[in-house]
Amino acid sequence: MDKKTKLRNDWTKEEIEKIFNQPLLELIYQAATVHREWHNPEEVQISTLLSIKTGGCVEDCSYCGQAARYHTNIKVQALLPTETVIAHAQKAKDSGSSRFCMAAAWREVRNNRDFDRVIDMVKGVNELGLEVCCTLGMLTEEQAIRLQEAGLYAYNHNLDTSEQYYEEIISTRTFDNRINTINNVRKAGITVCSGGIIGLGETNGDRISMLLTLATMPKHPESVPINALARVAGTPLENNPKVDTWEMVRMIATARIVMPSSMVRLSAGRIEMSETEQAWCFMAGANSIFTGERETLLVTPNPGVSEDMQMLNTLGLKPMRKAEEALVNS
Ligand code: SAM
Ligand code: DTB
Ligand code: SF4
Repeated sequence: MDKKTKLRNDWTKEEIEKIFNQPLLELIYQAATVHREWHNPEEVQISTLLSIKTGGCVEDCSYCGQAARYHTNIKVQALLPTETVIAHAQKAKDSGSSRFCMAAAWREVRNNRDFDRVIDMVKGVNELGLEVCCTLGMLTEEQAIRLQEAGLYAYNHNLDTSEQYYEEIISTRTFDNRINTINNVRKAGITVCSGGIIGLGETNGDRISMLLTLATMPKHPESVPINALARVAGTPLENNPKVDTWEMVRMIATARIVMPSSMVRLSAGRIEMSETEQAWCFMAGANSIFTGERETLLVTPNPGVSEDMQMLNTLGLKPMRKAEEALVNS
């Protein structure tokens, strides 16, 4: 099949604005068309997320239930034993996941014994034949190379929001720190998973600006997670209004159009959506979800894997085997 859309890294803010601001159904139609040029629309990537170290984080990300400075009800949990993590990964594989993502509530990776243990976890999960992903905070290039050599397939490091709005949300690091880690991941030959959150109080201009940063990277992130804010009691953003699903749809559709080859992940927020609402997100080009038997993302609830498999079945969708096999004719 001839690809009609080309990958572009020279998007302008005006072009993305024009796409984003189209009448919603026109936008969805365009995104669904692009989706079919680049991906098998019947397939959805199933990723399982596991928090391997929970809470007690020194950062001040105002959305996050794991920041030590906010008084949330989250139970702090030290780094899990490697065997426990591998057992979770095996279960994830058995229930249809092709990707396993290990998350730690760290500001950055330190060269210590905990990092050595994460390296062992990466090796073990890789040996199960799963695509291994980690999200551990900031990384140096040397640390990224160690992870790559252990078999890491992807590293998640979200922009979270626009460069302009970033300091309203996080003061303990900068937007440039984020970009620097993403560059280190790229240099090490690991695929990049980077997206953001809506519902932080940002404007549409901030949403467009965040997509512009992602879509003008020299290489688009292979995965782009779009999260709706999960409102955690005790965090500064706990009383933000719930994100309207049509706003998620608009964001997903625009991401799909400007980064056609990427996996667009409908990430946090599904617990508050009906099957019908999620179906619109898939129609708009989302082709990846987090699910699992634990029914949690990191510290907030998420639909369970059997419920999700039923939903996929109803919608005529099926789990994708591996992301790299997903692109049509690439
Ligand atoms: N500590 C590392 C870091 O911040 O990069 C890794 C884990 S952190 C929890 C990963 C990402 O999850 C964040 O960058 C953010 O985009 C997302 N996230 C965290 N809390 C969230 C929330 N309450 N709602 C939506 N997304 C959230
Ligand atoms: C991403 O973009 N979303 C995931 C994953 N990457 C690490 C995290 C969502 C967290 C939702 C709130 C919570 O459970 O802490
Ligand atoms: Fe820490 Fe990551 Fe949460 Fe920020 S998002 S407080 S860095 S765990």
